[in-house]
Amino acid sequence: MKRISLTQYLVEEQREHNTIPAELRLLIEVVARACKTISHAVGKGALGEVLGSADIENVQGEVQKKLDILSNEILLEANEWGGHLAAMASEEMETIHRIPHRYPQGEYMLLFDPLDGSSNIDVNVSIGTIFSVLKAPEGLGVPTEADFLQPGSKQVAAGYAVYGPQTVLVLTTGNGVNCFTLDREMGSWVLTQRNMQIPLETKEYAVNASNARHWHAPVTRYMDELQAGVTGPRGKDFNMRWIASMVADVHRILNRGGIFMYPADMRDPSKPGRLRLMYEANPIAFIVEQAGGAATNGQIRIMDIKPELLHQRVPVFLGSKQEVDLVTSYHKEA
Ligand code: AFP
Repeated sequence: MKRISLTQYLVEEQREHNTIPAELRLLIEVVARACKTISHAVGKGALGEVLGSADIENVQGEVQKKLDILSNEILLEANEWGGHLAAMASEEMETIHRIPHRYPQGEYMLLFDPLDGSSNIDVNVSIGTIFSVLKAPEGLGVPTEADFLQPGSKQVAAGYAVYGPQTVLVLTTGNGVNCFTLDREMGSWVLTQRNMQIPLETKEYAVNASNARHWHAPVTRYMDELQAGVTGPRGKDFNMRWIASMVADVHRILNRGGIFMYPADMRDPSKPGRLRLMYEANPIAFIVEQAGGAATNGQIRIMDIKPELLHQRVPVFLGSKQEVDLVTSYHKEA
């Protein structure tokens, strides 16, 4: 099999489709290199003294793990000096990170969830990194939080890495979705899946069912129908999978279909859902749509939401189009 590296893929993509200018290519390669470093740290586990809590709370009020902090630092340090970025924002940092004056400022802005699935770190279950790339506004001086508040439809690239039995990097620049596998011996990313497509139909769903008693009526209606199985209105049995790392659940859905849901519920109206729009929902929605799936907040496309806050949360329904359309229609009817 002829091996195509990430670099070769990016260069050829630029040549053929003109979608990846040199600065964006550098940005993607630097992020991919940082993911390699994070993968290495994850792989060391207890031997690298990276497991356990750091006993510090992040801006979301969640206790940070050592690996959350380390992954955040790896991504910041890797991306500061290349001249391709104007600023960065991370789920783990209260406000944006400007590029230090000693480095040139570039035309892109990078957002990331450095370590998705933190509760799985210490138990050796797949975790990941999610990233999203936006263009800085024209004539940008000193970047502010407001410059980041662009809808997901403005993303020029998005991707995620999964640190699992294999380390993979899934990437879109708006021309389909491709998957690269890390060759650990060679230290290189190799193209292993071209043009990933989410099957239209599915028999699998992913949701944290322990929240069922708090769900709103449209979600309960949809879930009751799925769980009624072959004798219910859907006429088929569905299976459930929940990894509690969005990247790992999404990676399964990209490969064999399914729907992933993290709905808002009736508990705390100030927290509409658990997932963050800018670091999780937008980049994953971009990838899912590019793979032929759909992603909504129950009402509208995730990527059409106009962000109001950097750390804003949103309800999320994404994956196989038929299922996402159905649960979205239940919300609209209600
Ligand atoms: P972190 O961003 O804190 O790592 O949380 C992961 C996550 O946002 C997402 O990856 C999972 O799908 C979800 O949380 C798991 O949440 P539960 O605790 O409800 O299983």
